[in-house]
Amino acid sequence: MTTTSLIQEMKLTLAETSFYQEHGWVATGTVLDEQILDGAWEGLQQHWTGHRDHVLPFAGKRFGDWMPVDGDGTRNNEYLSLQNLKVRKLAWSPIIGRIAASAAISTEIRLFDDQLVYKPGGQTGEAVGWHVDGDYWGTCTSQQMLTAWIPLHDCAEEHGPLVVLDGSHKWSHLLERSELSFHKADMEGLARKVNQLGFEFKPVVMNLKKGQFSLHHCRTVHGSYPNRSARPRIALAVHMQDESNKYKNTLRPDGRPIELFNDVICRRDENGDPDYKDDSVFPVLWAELSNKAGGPAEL
Ligand SMILES: O=C(O)CCC(=O)C(=O)O
Repeated sequence: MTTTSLIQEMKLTLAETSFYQEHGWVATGTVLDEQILDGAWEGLQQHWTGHRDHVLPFAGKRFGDWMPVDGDGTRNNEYLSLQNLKVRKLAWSPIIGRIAASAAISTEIRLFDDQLVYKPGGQTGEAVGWHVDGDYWGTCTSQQMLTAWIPLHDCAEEHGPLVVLDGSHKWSHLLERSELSFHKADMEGLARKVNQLGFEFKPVVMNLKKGQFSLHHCRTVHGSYPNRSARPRIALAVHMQDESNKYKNTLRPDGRPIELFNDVICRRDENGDPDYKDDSVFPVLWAELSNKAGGPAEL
Protein backbone atom coordinates (compact mmCIF):
# COMPACT_ATOMS: atom_id res chain seq x y z
CA MET A 1 0.00 0.00 0.00
CA THR A 2 1.29 3.51 -0.80
CA THR A 3 1.46 6.20 1.88
CA THR A 4 -1.40 8.03 0.15
CA SER A 5 -3.72 5.04 0.20
CA LEU A 6 -2.78 4.33 3.83
CA ILE A 7 -3.74 7.88 4.76
CA GLN A 8 -6.91 7.59 2.66
CA GLU A 9 -8.01 4.81 5.04
CA MET A 10 -7.34 6.88 8.16
CA LYS A 11 -10.68 8.63 8.02
CA LEU A 12 -13.35 8.76 10.71
CA THR A 13 -15.85 5.90 10.72
CA LEU A 14 -19.39 6.76 9.66
CA ALA A 15 -20.43 6.67 13.32
CA GLU A 16 -17.64 9.12 14.25
CA THR A 17 -18.62 11.44 11.39
CA SER A 18 -22.25 11.39 12.60
CA PHE A 19 -21.02 12.08 16.13
CA TYR A 20 -19.04 15.12 14.89
CA GLN A 21 -22.01 16.43 12.91
CA GLU A 22 -24.33 16.03 15.91
CA HIS A 23 -22.01 17.26 18.71
CA GLY A 24 -19.74 19.72 16.85
CA TRP A 25 -16.52 18.03 17.98
CA VAL A 26 -14.72 14.68 17.89
CA ALA A 27 -11.41 13.33 19.26
CA THR A 28 -9.14 11.01 17.27
CA GLY A 29 -7.00 8.08 18.37
CA THR A 30 -3.22 8.38 18.70
CA VAL A 31 -2.41 9.05 15.04
CA LEU A 32 0.28 11.75 14.98
CA ASP A 33 3.99 11.05 14.85
CA GLU A 34 5.85 11.84 18.07
CA GLN A 35 8.92 13.16 16.24
CA ILE A 36 6.83 15.58 14.21
CA LEU A 37 5.16 16.83 17.41
CA ASP A 38 8.56 17.32 19.08
CA GLY A 39 9.84 19.01 15.92
CA ALA A 40 6.99 21.55 16.11
CA TRP A 41 8.07 22.45 19.64
CA GLU A 42 11.64 22.98 18.36
CA GLY A 43 10.23 25.12 15.54
CA LEU A 44 8.32 27.26 18.01
CA GLN A 45 11.46 27.85 20.05
CA GLN A 46 13.31 28.80 16.84
CA HIS A 47 10.55 31.29 16.09
CA TRP A 48 10.82 32.90 19.51
CA THR A 49 14.55 33.40 19.05
CA GLY A 50 13.89 35.25 15.80
CA HIS A 51 14.55 32.48 13.25
CA ARG A 52 12.37 32.55 10.10
CA ASP A 53 12.44 29.97 7.29
CA HIS A 54 10.08 32.27 5.36
CA VAL A 55 9.49 35.92 6.11
CA LEU A 56 5.87 36.98 5.74
CA PRO A 57 5.08 40.32 4.15
CA PHE A 58 3.87 42.85 6.76
CA ALA A 59 4.82 40.41 9.56
CA GLY A 60 4.57 42.03 12.96
CA LYS A 61 2.58 44.98 11.65
CA ARG A 62 -0.69 43.28 10.85
CA PHE A 63 -1.04 40.67 13.57
CA GLY A 64 0.04 40.14 17.16
CA ASP A 65 2.80 37.57 17.05
CA TRP A 66 4.01 36.86 20.62
CA MET A 67 7.74 37.44 21.11
CA PRO A 68 9.81 37.17 24.35
CA VAL A 69 9.77 40.94 24.77
CA ASP A 70 5.99 40.65 25.40
CA GLY A 71 6.66 38.97 28.78
CA ASP A 72 4.84 36.25 30.70
CA GLY A 73 1.31 35.06 30.21
CA THR A 74 -0.49 33.11 27.51
CA ARG A 75 1.34 33.34 24.18
CA ASN A 76 -0.38 33.33 20.80
CA ASN A 77 1.59 32.87 17.58
CA GLU A 78 -0.33 32.81 14.28
CA TYR A 79 0.58 31.78 10.73
CA LEU A 80 3.58 29.87 12.08
CA SER A 81 3.33 27.15 9.44
CA LEU A 82 3.91 29.78 6.75
CA GLN A 83 7.09 30.85 8.55
CA ASN A 84 8.66 27.76 10.12
CA LEU A 85 9.27 24.42 8.38
CA LYS A 86 9.16 22.32 11.56
CA VAL A 87 5.76 23.68 12.55
CA ARG A 88 4.66 23.30 8.92
CA LYS A 89 5.49 19.60 9.04
CA LEU A 90 2.87 19.16 11.76
CA ALA A 91 0.27 21.73 10.66
CA TRP A 92 0.22 20.54 7.04
CA SER A 93 0.07 16.82 7.93
CA PRO A 94 -2.08 15.03 5.33
CA ILE A 95 -3.52 12.84 8.07
CA ILE A 96 -5.03 15.90 9.77
CA GLY A 97 -6.54 16.97 6.45
CA ARG A 98 -7.81 13.45 5.75
CA ILE A 99 -9.57 13.11 9.10
CA ALA A 100 -10.95 16.65 8.85
CA ALA A 101 -12.30 15.88 5.35
CA SER A 102 -14.22 12.91 6.71
CA ALA A 103 -15.65 14.98 9.59
CA ALA A 104 -16.74 17.89 7.36
CA ILE A 105 -17.79 15.52 4.52
CA SER A 106 -15.65 17.48 2.10
CA THR A 107 -13.61 16.37 -0.92
CA GLU A 108 -10.84 18.82 -0.08
CA ILE A 109 -9.35 20.45 3.01
CA ARG A 110 -7.18 23.54 2.83
CA LEU A 111 -5.35 25.42 5.54
CA PHE A 112 -6.90 28.72 6.59
CA ASP A 113 -4.65 29.76 9.48
CA ASP A 114 -2.75 28.19 12.34
CA GLN A 115 -2.34 29.35 15.89
CA LEU A 116 0.09 28.11 18.54
CA VAL A 117 -1.17 28.75 22.06
CA TYR A 118 1.37 28.41 24.87
CA LYS A 119 0.27 28.74 28.49
CA PRO A 120 2.96 28.85 31.17
CA GLY A 121 2.49 26.65 34.23
CA GLY A 122 1.05 27.96 37.49
CA GLN A 123 -1.68 30.10 35.95
CA THR A 124 -4.52 31.11 38.25
CA GLY A 125 -6.88 33.52 36.49
CA GLU A 126 -5.79 33.47 32.86
CA ALA A 127 -8.12 31.53 30.56
CA VAL A 128 -8.82 31.52 26.83
CA GLY A 129 -12.36 32.94 26.74
CA TRP A 130 -15.38 31.23 25.21
CA HIS A 131 -15.46 32.02 21.51
CA VAL A 132 -16.58 30.74 18.12
CA ASP A 133 -13.87 30.53 15.45
CA GLY A 134 -16.31 31.35 12.65
CA ASP A 135 -16.95 34.77 14.22
CA TYR A 136 -13.36 35.67 13.32
CA TRP A 137 -13.86 34.53 9.71
CA GLY A 138 -16.53 36.95 8.52
CA THR A 139 -15.08 36.92 5.00
CA CYS A 140 -15.70 33.17 4.59
CA THR A 141 -18.80 31.79 2.86
CA SER A 142 -18.62 28.34 4.44
CA GLN A 143 -20.25 27.33 7.70
CA GLN A 144 -18.45 23.96 7.61
CA MET A 145 -14.91 25.12 8.34
CA LEU A 146 -13.25 23.42 11.27
CA THR A 147 -10.24 23.38 13.57
CA ALA A 148 -7.85 20.64 14.67
CA TRP A 149 -6.59 21.18 18.23
CA ILE A 150 -3.26 19.39 18.70
CA PRO A 151 -1.51 19.29 22.08
CA LEU A 152 2.25 18.71 21.76
CA HIS A 153 2.27 16.58 24.95
CA ASP A 154 -0.14 14.57 27.12
CA CYS A 155 -2.75 17.06 28.22
CA ALA A 156 -4.74 16.40 31.41
CA GLU A 157 -7.39 18.65 32.90
CA GLU A 158 -4.91 20.49 35.17
CA HIS A 159 -2.95 21.63 32.07
CA GLY A 160 -5.92 23.68 30.83
CA PRO A 161 -6.71 21.79 27.61
CA LEU A 162 -9.33 22.84 25.07
CA VAL A 163 -12.92 22.74 26.35
CA VAL A 164 -15.81 22.62 23.87
CA LEU A 165 -19.52 23.15 24.60
CA ASP A 166 -21.22 20.03 23.36
CA GLY A 167 -23.73 20.65 20.54
CA SER A 168 -23.17 24.43 20.65
CA HIS A 169 -22.56 24.66 16.87
CA LYS A 170 -26.35 24.36 16.59
CA TRP A 171 -27.20 27.34 18.83
CA SER A 172 -24.08 29.54 19.15
CA HIS A 173 -25.59 32.05 16.65
CA LEU A 174 -28.23 32.91 19.30
CA LEU A 175 -25.67 34.19 21.81
CA GLU A 176 -24.74 37.86 22.09
CA ARG A 177 -21.48 38.33 20.17
CA SER A 178 -20.17 40.60 22.96
CA GLU A 179 -20.26 37.57 25.30
CA LEU A 180 -17.79 35.64 23.14
CA SER A 181 -14.11 36.45 22.79
CA PHE A 182 -10.78 34.58 22.81
CA HIS A 183 -9.42 37.44 24.92
CA LYS A 184 -12.35 37.87 27.36
CA ALA A 185 -12.36 35.19 30.01
CA ASP A 186 -15.70 35.24 31.83
CA MET A 187 -15.83 31.45 32.05
CA GLU A 188 -18.79 31.27 34.47
CA GLY A 189 -21.09 33.96 33.02
CA LEU A 190 -21.91 32.16 29.78
CA ALA A 191 -23.53 29.12 31.48
CA ARG A 192 -26.40 31.28 32.76
CA LYS A 193 -27.01 32.77 29.30
CA VAL A 194 -27.00 29.37 27.62
CA ASN A 195 -29.48 28.00 30.16
CA GLN A 196 -31.70 31.07 29.76
CA LEU A 197 -31.85 30.31 26.03
CA GLY A 198 -33.06 26.80 26.94
CA PHE A 199 -29.92 24.88 25.95
CA GLU A 200 -27.72 22.63 28.05
CA PHE A 201 -24.33 24.09 29.01
CA LYS A 202 -22.22 20.97 28.65
CA PRO A 203 -18.43 21.51 28.64
CA VAL A 204 -16.32 18.64 27.33
CA VAL A 205 -12.64 18.71 28.30
CA MET A 206 -10.16 17.45 25.69
CA ASN A 207 -7.96 15.32 27.92
CA LEU A 208 -5.78 14.03 25.09
CA LYS A 209 -2.63 11.93 24.96
CA LYS A 210 0.33 13.06 22.86
CA GLY A 211 -0.47 11.98 19.27
CA GLN A 212 -4.23 12.51 19.58
CA PHE A 213 -6.04 15.60 18.31
CA SER A 214 -9.58 16.89 18.40
CA LEU A 215 -11.69 18.61 15.74
CA HIS A 216 -14.27 21.28 16.38
CA HIS A 217 -16.81 22.83 14.04
CA CYS A 218 -16.43 26.56 13.21
CA ARG A 219 -19.68 27.35 15.09
CA THR A 220 -18.78 25.37 18.25
CA VAL A 221 -18.22 27.47 21.37
CA HIS A 222 -14.88 26.66 23.00
CA GLY A 223 -12.15 28.06 25.24
CA SER A 224 -9.71 26.79 27.87
CA TYR A 225 -9.20 27.19 31.62
CA PRO A 226 -5.91 28.28 33.22
CA ASN A 227 -2.94 25.91 33.24
CA ARG A 228 -2.73 25.10 36.95
CA SER A 229 0.01 22.50 36.48
CA ALA A 230 3.72 23.15 36.98
CA ARG A 231 4.61 22.65 33.28
CA PRO A 232 3.74 24.73 30.20
CA ARG A 233 0.75 23.73 28.07
CA ILE A 234 1.50 23.91 24.34
CA ALA A 235 -1.01 23.23 21.58
CA LEU A 236 -1.34 24.01 17.88
CA ALA A 237 -4.75 24.91 16.44
CA VAL A 238 -4.96 24.27 12.69
CA HIS A 239 -7.89 26.16 11.20
CA MET A 240 -9.15 24.62 7.96
CA GLN A 241 -11.43 25.36 5.01
CA ASP A 242 -13.73 22.77 3.47
CA GLU A 243 -13.94 22.61 -0.32
CA SER A 244 -16.90 25.00 -0.61
CA ASN A 245 -15.29 27.97 1.10
CA LYS A 246 -14.79 31.23 -0.80
CA TYR A 247 -14.07 34.84 0.03
CA LYS A 248 -17.06 37.15 0.51
CA ASN A 249 -16.85 40.88 0.91
CA THR A 250 -18.20 41.67 4.39
CA LEU A 251 -18.53 44.97 6.25
CA ARG A 252 -18.05 45.67 9.94
CA PRO A 253 -20.86 47.47 11.84
CA ASP A 254 -19.00 50.76 11.21
CA GLY A 255 -19.10 50.17 7.45
CA ARG A 256 -15.42 49.33 6.97
CA PRO A 257 -14.65 46.07 5.15
CA ILE A 258 -13.36 43.14 7.18
CA GLU A 259 -9.78 42.40 6.14
CA LEU A 260 -8.00 39.35 7.56
CA PHE A 261 -4.23 39.04 7.49
CA ASN A 262 -4.76 36.19 5.02
CA ASP A 263 -6.48 38.61 2.64
CA VAL A 264 -3.43 40.81 2.52
CA ILE A 265 -0.85 38.13 1.80
CA CYS A 266 -2.68 35.92 -0.72
CA ARG A 267 -3.08 36.44 -4.45
CA ARG A 268 -6.22 37.99 -5.95
CA ASP A 269 -8.81 36.18 -8.06
CA GLU A 270 -10.23 37.42 -11.37
CA ASN A 271 -12.61 39.79 -9.50
CA GLY A 272 -9.74 41.31 -7.55
CA ASP A 273 -10.84 39.57 -4.33
CA PRO A 274 -8.59 37.48 -2.05
CA ASP A 275 -8.26 33.99 -3.52
CA TYR A 276 -8.82 31.44 -0.76
CA LYS A 277 -7.46 28.75 -3.08
CA ASP A 278 -4.00 30.31 -3.34
CA ASP A 279 -1.78 27.29 -2.61
CA SER A 280 1.02 29.42 -1.20
CA VAL A 281 -1.13 30.68 1.69
CA PHE A 282 -3.91 28.07 1.81
CA PRO A 283 -2.23 24.77 0.88
CA VAL A 284 -4.30 21.66 0.28
CA LEU A 285 -3.88 19.35 3.27
CA TRP A 286 -5.99 16.66 1.68
CA ALA A 287 -7.90 16.21 -1.59
CA GLU A 288 -9.86 13.19 -2.81
CA LEU A 289 -8.68 11.69 -6.08
CA SER A 290 -5.86 14.13 -6.44
CA ASN A 291 -2.15 13.72 -6.54
CA LYS A 292 -2.07 16.62 -4.08
CA ALA A 293 -3.27 14.18 -1.43
CA GLY A 294 -0.22 13.17 0.58
CA GLY A 295 0.63 16.73 1.42
CA PRO A 296 1.59 20.02 -0.07
CA ALA A 297 4.97 21.04 -1.42
CA GLU A 298 7.91 22.14 0.73
CA LEU A 299 7.45 19.78 3.62
O1 LIG B 1 -5.43 26.29 22.81
C1 LIG B 1 -6.35 26.90 23.35
O2 LIG B 1 -6.46 27.01 24.55
C2 LIG B 1 -7.42 27.55 22.49
C3 LIG B 1 -7.42 27.04 21.10
C4 LIG B 1 -8.53 27.56 20.23
O3 LIG B 1 -9.12 28.56 20.49
C5 LIG B 1 -8.85 26.78 19.04
O4 LIG B 1 -8.37 25.64 18.91
O5 LIG B 1 -9.62 27.29 18.19
